[in-house]
Amino acid sequence: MSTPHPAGPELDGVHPAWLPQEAFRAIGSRRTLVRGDGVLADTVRAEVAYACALHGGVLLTDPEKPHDLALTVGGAPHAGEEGFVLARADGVTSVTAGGPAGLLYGLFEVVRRGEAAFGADLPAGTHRPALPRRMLDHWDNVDVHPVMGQVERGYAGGSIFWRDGEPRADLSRVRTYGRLLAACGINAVAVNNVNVHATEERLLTDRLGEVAAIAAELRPYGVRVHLSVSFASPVTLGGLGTADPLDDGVRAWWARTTERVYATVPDFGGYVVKADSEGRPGPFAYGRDHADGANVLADALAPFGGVVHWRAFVYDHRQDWRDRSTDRARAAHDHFAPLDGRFRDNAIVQVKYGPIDFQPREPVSPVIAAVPRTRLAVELQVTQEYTGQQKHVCYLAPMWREVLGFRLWGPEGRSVADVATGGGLVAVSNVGDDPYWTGHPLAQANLYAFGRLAWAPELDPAAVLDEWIGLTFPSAAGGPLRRALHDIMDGSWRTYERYTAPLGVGFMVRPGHHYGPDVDGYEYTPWGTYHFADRDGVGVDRTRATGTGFTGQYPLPWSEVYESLDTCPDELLLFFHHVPYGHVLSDGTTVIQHIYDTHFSGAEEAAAMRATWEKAAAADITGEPGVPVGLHARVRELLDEQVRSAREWRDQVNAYFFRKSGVPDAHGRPLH
Ligand code: GCW
Repeated sequence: MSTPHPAGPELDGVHPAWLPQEAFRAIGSRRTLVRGDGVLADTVRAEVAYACALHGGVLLTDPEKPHDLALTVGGAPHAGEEGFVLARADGVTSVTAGGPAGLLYGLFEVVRRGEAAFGADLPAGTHRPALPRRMLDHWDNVDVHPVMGQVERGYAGGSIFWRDGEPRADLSRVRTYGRLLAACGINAVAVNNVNVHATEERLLTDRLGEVAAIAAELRPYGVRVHLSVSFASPVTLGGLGTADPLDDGVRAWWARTTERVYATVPDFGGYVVKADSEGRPGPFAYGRDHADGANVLADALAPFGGVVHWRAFVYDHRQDWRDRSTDRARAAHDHFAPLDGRFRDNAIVQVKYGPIDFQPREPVSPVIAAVPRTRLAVELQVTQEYTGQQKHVCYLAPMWREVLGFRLWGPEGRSVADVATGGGLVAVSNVGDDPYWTGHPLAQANLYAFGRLAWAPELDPAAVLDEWIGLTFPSAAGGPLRRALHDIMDGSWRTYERYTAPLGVGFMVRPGHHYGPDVDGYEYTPWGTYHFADRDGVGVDRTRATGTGFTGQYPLPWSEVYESLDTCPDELLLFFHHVPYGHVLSDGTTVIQHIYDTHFSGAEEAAAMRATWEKAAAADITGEPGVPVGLHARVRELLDEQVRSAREWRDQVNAYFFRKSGVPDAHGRPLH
């Protein structure tokens, strides 16, 4: 059989990520029956045919023929459109899908399990996604932005959609991308940056064909396309004198424009909007609020079943550092909590997981608990803006797991993941035109894990990593490479946290690009003030008693837990409190000694990661299969940079606090 692959997985010079040919051996070497109609079932047939062409098996359409695997649409309505029942009986493994998308996800579940999917002890069960929309936001520009480059906060090269200001002529890589996304459960992509510049605005109108072309590549893998739009479009594109959301002409413009979008892309997902945020236009200019703004777009989308993702990332980025009453952490709740109940059903308020901005450690945003009558999506950042910029290994799933599992109203209450079932889970993408997709090859694991946690938020991050290792490095099966990757990656987020800003205080990064240490980098800028360190102590007083009152935005028990120094978790101490350097943490260490200790150990752990990677490669020499030479070299080079950068962080943070406090290290290590 020589069926050409629909996604062209052997793209020249592009790493197959978690779908190498070997991942299809278990299916491709068997007899597989596929039953179902439509584009997604066709994709499944093409996938199976391709796997069989590689590994010698057979694709069947006649149920009377003996088979080892049956993939069938229909017969499991309780599984839902995207769900499926996986079972094994009489030597046959079966996927019975609730709808065509379920067939696709069922196929990839079997791929993920490999040989185990054909073992007698395969656990039977119904699989369906916990969250309805599992979405990646690309911050891609069409043009190369003079400051931000082509992909804002992108660390993996240029856009896979556009090049030199034009759509890429060959979009086969987009098809392959859709395939990778389907294989980890992602079903929506917003193609362009939420900071919508002049060229990108036109994707909504005269450049809409480019969006349609991307949608055509992603559709066979069940991924719907969304578009970031500018709130000012009625003025900038429509030539109207206003973008006031309550103006009839503006409403009509959005309705007309949206109708054309659906005429061109019938399964278009909807709009994403960043408004009144960091200089973007929004409803405030017209004396309207964010519900007014979101609803005009929601109304335009409603007849077609589309949604607007309206971001809650609204704060004053022109603060005066002398003004101690303004607290950036409060902003989203101040703006959005009063609007609860005013948003249309198809308006989804999209909230960053923390109250500030994707720091390695933040409390969960109180907005998530504050808008019970609003559909809410939680936004994560897979791109590693503040977590090492894909130069550092930082496996983020353990952080996301904590966020998603956080119980907003105490142990008996609903979790963040429960609340997000209304809207979904969104993450800023970490993908670019780099041969490894994500710059750092190991950063692929973050993309994979995002999809898996959006599908099943209760998954164990180490188990997800294990899946990723098994798929991506088939030669690692149980061997030293698998162990090495766990050693390097399982704890890498906490390692990163140790050598960067301490105890939840955040930032301390170089302004602008946000890479590397700069303790006072933001302290006197208009973007917010983050640590208030002086000779006596450090941290931001966000209590109700003496600070900005931010703790009062949480429901019980958290409003009390965070308010009190006795109960505030250590890892968030400096986010909520300003304390003297001698303040004693729960393990008996003082804050200043904790800063020194964690920075020394964090930098040591980074060095240990590099040594572990070297050893894993040495396995090659002893005859164990390792990793491809190019990949090994890329990771080694980046680990060198991580080790260098971690030392720089250690020395700058330690020297800074030693100079402020005058307190020496209890163990006499050099503080510079
Ligand atoms: O984290 C900040 C980034 C900006 C980004 C903004 C946002 C797209 O530094 O580059 O803008 O968040 O989320 O809108």
